[in-house]
Amino acid sequence: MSKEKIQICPEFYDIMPPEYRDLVEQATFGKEDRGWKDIGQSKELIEEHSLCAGCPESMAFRYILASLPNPEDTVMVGSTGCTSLVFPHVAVHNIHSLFGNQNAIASGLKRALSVRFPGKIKDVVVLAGDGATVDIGLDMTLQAWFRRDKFTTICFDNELYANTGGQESGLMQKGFVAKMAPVGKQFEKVSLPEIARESGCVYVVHCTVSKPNLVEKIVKNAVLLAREVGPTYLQLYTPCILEIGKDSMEGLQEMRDSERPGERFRYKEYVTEEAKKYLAEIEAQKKEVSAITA
Ligand SMILES: Cc1ncc(C[n+]2csc(CCOP(=O)(O)OP(=O)(O)O)c2C)c(N)n1
Ligand code: SF4
Ligand SMILES: [Mg+2]
Repeated sequence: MSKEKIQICPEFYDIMPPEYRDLVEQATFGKEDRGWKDIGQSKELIEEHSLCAGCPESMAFRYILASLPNPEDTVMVGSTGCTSLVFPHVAVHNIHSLFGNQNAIASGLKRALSVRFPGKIKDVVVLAGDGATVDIGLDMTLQAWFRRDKFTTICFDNELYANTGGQESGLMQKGFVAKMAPVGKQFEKVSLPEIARESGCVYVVHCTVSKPNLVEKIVKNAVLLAREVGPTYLQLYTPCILEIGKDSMEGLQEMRDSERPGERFRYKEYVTEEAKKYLAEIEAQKKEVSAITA
């Protein structure tokens, strides 16, 4: 079913770049239980990206795309920032919104999809930076949660405005001096996960992207819960290695260091009782299916 939706027009097949043909032919559309382990064997829906080499955002983007439960019926909403450089290469329907407006666009989109395709599952996933989610877009982010709009918001938290050269963001850590914020951050990092919980999100996770299996699990949970239960929020630390002067392996180490107990990106999770119940039901169904097929 899925590959019927994304095809190359036969007349243009010969002139399409080999990478694109490979993407269409090898992508994991429709594959049961797709996940980050498919990366490397089949295209995970990114042809290529134009982020800095080794940027953790690029890894995280791949893990997320590989983990979407229903990529052919998912619409992603992006915002201006480094992530917006990747969206043109992504084989999932996506909308580029004006900086900060992403959650308002996603709210309208979710409603429009339910009217246009009644009874059909259509997932909406917002993916934006911390500047877009917390600073300029905070009103739109919160209002979508207050309305209990059923979609997932993912924030790539690199603790600054990377795409414009390193300005201060509300999620920047206290005392940090960035290239375009020479005075240093004067106050603590804003606690958006707690605000998300208080604002109606049924599932909130705050972590780094150092462990692909964890990213896969939380993305699947967040999308499935947003479908049935309510808004979900993931805040993922994707350090800007250009700003902090590190290479990709050092960037990975930076994530490992900052997720240790007591550090600012230690794993945090908030799940409502209703959401826990739904996740338990999904788990039970999976066990039932594997018992039948074993
Ligand atoms: C309405 C509007 N205001 C400001 C900008 C300039 N601008 C572009 S990207 C950006 C910062 C993005 O920061 P963030 O959301 O944290 O994403 P990152 O680049 O760090 O991944 C800003 C302020 C813009 N493009 N549009
Ligand atoms: S500027 Fe920073 S966040 Fe943006 S692509 Fe480069 S390393 Fe990644
Ligand atoms: Mg940022």
